[in-house]
Amino acid sequence: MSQQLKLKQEVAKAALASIDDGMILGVGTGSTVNCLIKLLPQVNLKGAVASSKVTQDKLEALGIEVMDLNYVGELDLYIDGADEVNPNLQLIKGGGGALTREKIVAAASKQFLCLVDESKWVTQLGREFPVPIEVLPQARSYVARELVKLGGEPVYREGFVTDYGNLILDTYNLEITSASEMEQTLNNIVGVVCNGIFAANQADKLLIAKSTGVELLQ
Ligand code: ABF
Repeated sequence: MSQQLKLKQEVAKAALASIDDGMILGVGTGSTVNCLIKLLPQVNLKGAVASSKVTQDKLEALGIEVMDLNYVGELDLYIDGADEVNPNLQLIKGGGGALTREKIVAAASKQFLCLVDESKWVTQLGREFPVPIEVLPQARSYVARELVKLGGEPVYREGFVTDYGNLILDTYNLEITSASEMEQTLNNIVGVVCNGIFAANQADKLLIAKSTGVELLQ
């Protein structure tokens, strides 16, 4: 087993303590959350709201009822991974392409618990990992030009369509000195559906797995 997978399993196990019996749990997308999903039969959930079709399929395969967010009201807890996290617990998400559904479920939850391994910790977002930006298909080229004006280097995620039928531009080289400001700037580009900077919907709590153990930050 790789060291990174071991860390993902350790942080997933630590997250179980945050889940109460009878909860309707918001469940994210990605390899770390997949480690958590495998453990969910150990808790007595009332149901779950999935952040992607992939997660929905995994939950249903375990016999966990997947509910429509429109009919469950505010969730107590959303658990998800991230591609990068900074000391303010602001995130880059969307490497798996589910950023819009993830941001919706995070926004509809009282608390967002993020699970990462130590490789995701950065001092400034966006220097290594590109910002995934979901765009309407007919606006792809226009949005790409606007991103270049911001200093970005957009790369079309070939062959990928989101759960909403949109496209993704993975955008490198954005100078994210203020995650909140950049998130809003990107949101204001006509044709952008959502972007992978989670500043308005940053994590409330972070479990980070290190070689020395799992730490809780908040
Ligand atoms: C998900 O977590 C996505 O937003 C992101 O791409 C993914 C990365 O985490 P992992 O390393 O667990 O796959 O929520």
